[in-house]
Parts: sequence; structure tokens; C-alpha cells
Amino acid sequence: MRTQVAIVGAGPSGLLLGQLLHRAGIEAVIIERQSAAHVLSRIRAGILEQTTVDTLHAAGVGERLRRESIVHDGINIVYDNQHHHIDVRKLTGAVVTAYGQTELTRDLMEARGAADLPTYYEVQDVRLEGLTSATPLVHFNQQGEPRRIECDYVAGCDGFHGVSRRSIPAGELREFERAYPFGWIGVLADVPPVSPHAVTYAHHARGFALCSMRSLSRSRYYVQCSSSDRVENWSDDRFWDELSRRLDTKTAGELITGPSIEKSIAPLRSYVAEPMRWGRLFLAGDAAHIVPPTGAKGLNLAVSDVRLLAAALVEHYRERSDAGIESYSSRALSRVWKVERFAWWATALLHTFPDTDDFGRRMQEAELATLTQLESASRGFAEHYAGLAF
Ligand code: FAS
Ligand code: PHB
Repeated sequence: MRTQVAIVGAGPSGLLLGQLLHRAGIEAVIIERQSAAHVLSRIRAGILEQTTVDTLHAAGVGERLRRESIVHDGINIVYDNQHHHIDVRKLTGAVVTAYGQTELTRDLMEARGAADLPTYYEVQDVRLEGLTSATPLVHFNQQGEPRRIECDYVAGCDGFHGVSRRSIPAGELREFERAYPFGWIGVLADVPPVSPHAVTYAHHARGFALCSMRSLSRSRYYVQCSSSDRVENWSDDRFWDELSRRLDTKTAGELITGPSIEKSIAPLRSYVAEPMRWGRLFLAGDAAHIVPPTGAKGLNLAVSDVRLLAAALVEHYRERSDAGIESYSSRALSRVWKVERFAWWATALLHTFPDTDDFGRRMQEAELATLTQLESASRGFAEHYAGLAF
């Protein structure tokens, strides 16, 4: 088959790119290793920046988000049994929006299905060929049948473990990585969120904790755990007890617990691959970079890549200009590195590290006091959290 853009991966990056290209009259085919149900079964991000919300509306998939999302004016920071609120709207004029990645992905899948756009799920053995030629090829198998896509460009939206980044010759790729000595165990529970109008980040000697939500009746909570920990070690009772210990007394007293409906451990890592383009292959989202979820940036950074890539491809096909294509990697990476720094800084600030000495702990406490008591520090944090302007 032939198309203009072959998209590898039907996560948020691939589906959003497909939707933006479709709205611009550009043909794209999406191939996905998993089933649609499996993609939707992953519980991941929950907080959207304003630019992400704007992009979803521009893509024509923001109606349910408008109805069902929860707008947050700020976020809470808890440490030393103190509870501080950072008023993001007052400090930046922007807000953040709670709307699960699962729902965003569902909205994109439904829009693609309604337009009957070519999407192949449960493909195997994806292989990219001719990426530095004018006619790259994407090979894959579906139900044992070998298939091939002839295209102008390939969008590698296949996440950290995908095939696209690995299709760039090792000598062409520069990789930067920081693995953290801990992970997050996350619980989804059908109980009202303890703080429905703001996400709460907690720093405690026992470790980091986070209180978020998916709706006013479904909560998402995390606690820092060892990177070698296993879900089986965490009964619901243990999880709720540990979460309560890491919150301030007032918030812990208001926590409503209940049976977990999902429980999983996510490793924390910072990772960037440069460049984000090689020949006719573009990388977007987790295929190119990973941020620790401490700053709620993974999904939002994927959306900002897709915004840039979609605009570059529209400019190529409509205006016969390759300026956007030529500058995609450098422009995307400029934002990627600023967001990587924020997520790395927030992770260092809020988590406990095994090798932190007494001086290091005092520095964390002083940084938290500065962040919550000095308006200029709060504003800097709020500007990053709400999302950097384009
Ligand atoms: P994705 O990984 O979502 O999607 C890539 C898609 O490509 C997948 O569907 C995969 O099946 C498919 N694929 C892979 N290889 C393929 C191949 N060879 N052929 C075809 N398809 C292939 N971000 C936050 O902001 N907050 C969070 O709390 C948070 N929690 C996370 C927890 C986990 C366990 C993980 C892994 C990530 C988390 N993230 C979080 C980040 C996450 O939200 C990503 O930023 C987001 O999913 C990025 O979307 P994509 O770039 O589409 O990548
Ligand atoms: C979530 O709701 O899953 C969430 C919120 C904030 C984060 C990370 C995850 O920083």
C-alpha cells in the first residue's frame, strides 16, 4: 500500500499525529503492535498542560475532555507536615487539566475509527527500510501475511521500546540517560480524590507520594518504592498506610481508601536520543525521550513534539517548504531539554535518595521552603508545571 506518512505506534503520539494530518488532508497509515484494548488498558498520565488541551481541541477531539475533565488552578506541595498551595492560575494565568491518558487515547481512537482511517493493530515484525531514500518502506506482518507501506515519511511514535529509534544507525545517535534508584507504585481506586481541585506532591523521609485523580469518583495515587520492588509486596492495606504516613496529618485524615482496581510499578528514568530525525524518519514522544513522571510531563512533551511535526509536514505538503522539516529535531529538542531539566529537578527535590547525606537533606528542605515561600520561585515552578509557551 502507499501513503504519504507511515506512523508506527497507536499511543497518544501516533494517534494525535494521524488526527492532525487527517484534518490537514494528509494521508497517513498507523500500525500498532498491540490490540486497541491493550493500548487502552495502560494506566499512565493524568495531567494535561494548557497547550495540550488547546492542541486536542484544534484536533477536533476535545468535546468529552471539555465535559469530563477537572480544571486545576494550582497544585499542593506537602513536606514536614506542612501543606502549601501553589496558585498556578494567579502566578501564570494558566491552568492545568486532569484528564486521563486512557480517555484521551480513547477519544483519538474513536475519531480515527469514525473517519475510517487505515489503522492496523496487532502487527508483528515491523521493519523500516530506505529511511535515507526518497521512498522509505515500512514492512510488517499481520495475521502471518507480509505487508509493505511505501511512503514519503515515517513517524516513529512507537515509544521507548519501539523499533524506530533502533532503526537509526548507532553511530548517528547520541543517547543521554539517568536511571533513578526507585520507582512509583501506582494505585487506581474508585474512591473520591482526597484533593479534587489540585494534585498533591508530598516529600517525606519515608519517600515521595502523589495524590491525583481521573474523575471526582476515581483516584490515582502513587508512592515511591525501591526500583527492585514488586507489586506482590504491596497489599492495598500496606499501600494506603504508607500513603497516609507520607502526607500531612490533615490530608491523611481526609483520605478515603478502597479496593485497588489497578496496581502497577513504573520505573523512573530520564532519557533523550538526539537527533529526533534521521533521513525521512522522525521520532516523537517516548520513542525519543522519557521523563520521570514527577513533573507530569511525559504525555505533554509527546504532544508538543507532535504539534511541531504535524506543522512541519503540513508546511511541506501545502507550501512546498521544508523549513519545518529541517528544523524539527532542533526545535523539538530545545523544548525537550528544558522539560527534562524540570522533571529531573522536581524528582531530585521530592524523592528520598539512598545516598543523600544530612547536608543533602537540609538542601532539599531549604529548596522546598524557597519554592513555597518565595513568590519568584513559586512562579518559576508554576510556569514549568503549566507548560512552557511555544
Ligand atoms: P507510548 O509508549 O504511549 O505508545 C507507543 C505505542 O507504540 C504503544 O502503543 C506500543 O504498543 C507501540 N509500539 C511499540 N513498538 C512497536 C512496534 N515495533 N510496532 C508497532 N507499534 C509499536 N506520563 C505522565 O505524564 N504521567 C504519568 O504518570 C506517566 N506514567 C507512566 C507509566 C508508565 C508505565 C509509562 C511507560 C509511561 C508513563 N508516562 C507518564 C509517560 C507516558 O504517558 C508517555 O509519555 C506517553 O505514553 C507517550 O506516548 P507515546 O509517545 O505515544 O508512547
Ligand atoms: C497522574 O494523575 O497519573 C499523575 C499526575 C501528576 C504526575 C504524574 C502522574 O506528576
